[in-house]
Amino acid sequence: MTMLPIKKYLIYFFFLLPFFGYAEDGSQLWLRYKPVDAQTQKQRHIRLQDKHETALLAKQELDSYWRGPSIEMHLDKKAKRLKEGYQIKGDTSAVYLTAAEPIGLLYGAYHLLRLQETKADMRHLYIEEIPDYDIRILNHWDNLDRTVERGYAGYSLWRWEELPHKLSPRYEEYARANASIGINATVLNNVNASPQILTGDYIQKVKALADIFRKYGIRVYLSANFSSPKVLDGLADSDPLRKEVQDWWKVKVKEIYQHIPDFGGFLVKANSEGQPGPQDYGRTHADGANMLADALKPYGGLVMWRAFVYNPTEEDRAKQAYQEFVPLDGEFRDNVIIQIKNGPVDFQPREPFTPLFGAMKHTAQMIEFQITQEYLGFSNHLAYLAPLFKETLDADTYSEGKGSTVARVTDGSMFRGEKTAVSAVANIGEDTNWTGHHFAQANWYAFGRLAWNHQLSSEDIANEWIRQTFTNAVDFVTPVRQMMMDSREAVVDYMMPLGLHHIFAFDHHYGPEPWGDRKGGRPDWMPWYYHNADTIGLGFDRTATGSNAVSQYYPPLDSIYGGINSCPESLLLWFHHVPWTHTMKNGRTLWDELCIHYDRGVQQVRGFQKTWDKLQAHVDQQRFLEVQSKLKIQSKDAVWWKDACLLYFQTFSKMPIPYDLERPV
Ligand code: GCW
Repeated sequence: MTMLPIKKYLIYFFFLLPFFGYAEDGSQLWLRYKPVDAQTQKQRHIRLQDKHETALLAKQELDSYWRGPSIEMHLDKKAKRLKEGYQIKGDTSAVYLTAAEPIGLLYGAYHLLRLQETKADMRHLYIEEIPDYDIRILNHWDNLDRTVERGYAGYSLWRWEELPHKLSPRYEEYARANASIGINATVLNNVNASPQILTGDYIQKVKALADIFRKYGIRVYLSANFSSPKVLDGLADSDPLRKEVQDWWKVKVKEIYQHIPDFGGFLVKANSEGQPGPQDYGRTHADGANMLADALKPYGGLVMWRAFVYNPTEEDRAKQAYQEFVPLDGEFRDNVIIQIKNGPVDFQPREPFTPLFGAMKHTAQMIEFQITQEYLGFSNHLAYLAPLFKETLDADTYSEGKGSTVARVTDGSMFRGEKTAVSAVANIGEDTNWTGHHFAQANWYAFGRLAWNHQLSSEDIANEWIRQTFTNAVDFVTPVRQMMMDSREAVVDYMMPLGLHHIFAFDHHYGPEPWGDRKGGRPDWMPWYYHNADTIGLGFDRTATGSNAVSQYYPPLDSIYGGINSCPESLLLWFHHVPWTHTMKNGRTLWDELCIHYDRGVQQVRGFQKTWDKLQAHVDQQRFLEVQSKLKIQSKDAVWWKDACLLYFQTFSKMPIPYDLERPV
């Protein structure tokens, strides 16, 4: 039979496509399953009795993409211990997927597809997965005008002006991506919250999103502005102990639940960086949180109350959250969770864990990570954050003796609250590739995977992500995984090694400004406040001779951090003001060591460029070039950081840059 010419050309076209470097924009994230053909669909069966929309979705995903043996899906309400998890048993002839909840079937379906896409050995499957945290939640810092605070991937995904009537297809894609990694909740709006979000009009818009997300097991939460009663309805004030204010919240919460029956609750930033809160009326954080908790309680809603509080006082900023919150331990309702940033200052490239973790033994606590790279080069720098997240999760607080890791303090294994949760500030925006940098997708992915199972290793998560997002070719996977694993430490090295922190240019937090003005503005927003460079040395004295922040850590950490020789060198300048000539563990002076770290960071990024350049054959043209250009920016920025910081600090140290390092230009 002769082929029609047009068909022939089509075949050539598809055959040659990879060599032309076809458009590949990153919009598919790690979800690149190829539809199975009709033949395969006939040969194997995906069986399911249940008719729940989420269970049907699980079946549909497997029907469309599963290439393995037939699957029997089973909902077993008695298997409660699985929570939202699942059990998979199987071999080459059949697979059995069991869950207690419909969402467990969906998570199980994505697990199977992940195994398939990463070419895992599936000859004998016996898997049981139960999530470590009940609530795995993204925080969007999205404003209602669609700008995103600290967002570097374009405008907000939420097209408020079109909602609820027009629904972007990306809402569902977003929900699917989250479900595929186990994320089950989202806060739609910025913690610097506009009261508007609680108006009737916006509740309709929020409902439209909640209706799409529900099928994917995702509950919607909102950031609430504490002054809402006053601003929206003209109440005299928003004092949490006044009945009229309490009633206002009860009515508002009822209205929300009428439209969104599975509404999750409120996230609140109160009395922090100018936001209103209970202290405006002489009340405590507990008074404020409890008022909201009481309004939400009848519907099963939660309050996530942030501990990110500090004021420009004489007190060390790093100590203030602990000082404000520890005295309130035990005073919060059981549907309040205190949301604590991983570090005591603010999402720096490296910080010790916040000492509040484990210090409030009668109050539920959750971690807030930051996926968006406010302090790690925006979406210009490649920085794989799983190692940063793990560093906090694995840190031992010693709150109940050895082994009291931040993960265990928050996941319910040590202290039991009504619900356990873990959160992170999203890096998602309207950009075609969702996150600005192709590799920033890995940070969204890694957060979801760790929220599900905090024992996973950063390497394994990177491995999964690379194989699903790019290719299974080992020649690609191995060097890219290494680059990812090295990337966060490289950022620390070229920006703020050895425990330096917050020496960013004022407010935008992209480039260096260690010389930041000492007199004008809030002292606690000035880099000098943090690095304290002088002719003697560098660093923040947080020992007993300084702010004594070390005393907020349980023994033996207080003395480990407090001793200049016992403190881990990666945190040395966080806890100590160290003489330039101090001898480091390897025998070098502090000054030389500082120079070497800055230089090493630069060299590492150059190494990433070389690694990436060699991988062109494995990557589509578009993503290859886009990552290549971002690495160019990162490489220049690394030199900028190194030169700026070393030349500035040298005006104090008056010591030469070691001769074998690259000179500032
Ligand atoms: O670090 C600061 C950010 C602010 C942010 C604040 C917070 C949402 O620079 O942009 O405001 O943290 O976490 O509340």
